[in-house]
Amino acid sequence: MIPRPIALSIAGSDPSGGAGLQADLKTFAALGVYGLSAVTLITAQDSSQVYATQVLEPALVTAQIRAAISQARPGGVKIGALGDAGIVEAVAATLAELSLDALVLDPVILSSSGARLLSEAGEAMMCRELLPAVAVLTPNLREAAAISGIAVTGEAAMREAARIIHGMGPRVVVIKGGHLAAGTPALDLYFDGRAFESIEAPRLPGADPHGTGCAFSAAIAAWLARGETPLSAVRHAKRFVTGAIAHSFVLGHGRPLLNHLWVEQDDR
Ligand code: PXL
Repeated sequence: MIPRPIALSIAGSDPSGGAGLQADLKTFAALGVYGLSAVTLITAQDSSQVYATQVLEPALVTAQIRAAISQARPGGVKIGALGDAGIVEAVAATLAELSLDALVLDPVILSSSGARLLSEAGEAMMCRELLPAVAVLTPNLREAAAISGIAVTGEAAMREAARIIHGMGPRVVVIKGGHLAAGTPALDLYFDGRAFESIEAPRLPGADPHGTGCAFSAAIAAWLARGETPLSAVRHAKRFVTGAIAHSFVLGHGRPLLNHLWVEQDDR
């Protein structure tokens, strides 16, 4: 018997553990989900700055995905930073060939400190090859603008961008409004092609930890693996990230880090 749900993260490595694959695995574990993983690229970074990045060979990413799922199939897959067009193409082809679904794509383009984690050719490849297979896509405002081709600065534009992006294939689009004007609540907009849902949380003062997007998409994949519907998974994930921000802490120096382990007893 397999004792717990299983999720897979396909993402970049962040040695400081605030974002990327390491944050995804902590999120899975905190939510009682066994984590499989495949590395796409390696960063050298701390919570303030990216010092270096190196993408892996697409064939090595494919081999990791095959190996990861050779023993058990995940009920949720989180996809994060993909580096370049070759990796996007390899990941899309491998996921299709293995018929993996419940794909949650965080369409990471830049790291929080501004380093490029997906090339321009990779962006185009992601829109063409990966978006049509995605169950839940979680762009921030800047990524929503890059994907939709319109400026996304307020709630009305978030709705319009969600419609455009939904037309590109993903079954659900969640635009993260965390970077909307200060003083407004942290509003995420959920769109499944029929109805919009506003998912609100209070904006927490001061804290701006890095890796919130990674934790959010990983938590959605974890809750999908636990059998929740997409809307319920997104609501649970929002609560998880809000708590992780509320419990964030500074590790020596730099920006605050999320506390992935704060989880309430019932969610473990
Ligand atoms: O949060 C986006 C992100 C994704 N993946 C890696 C990152 C970051 C942000 O810093 O480092 C590896």
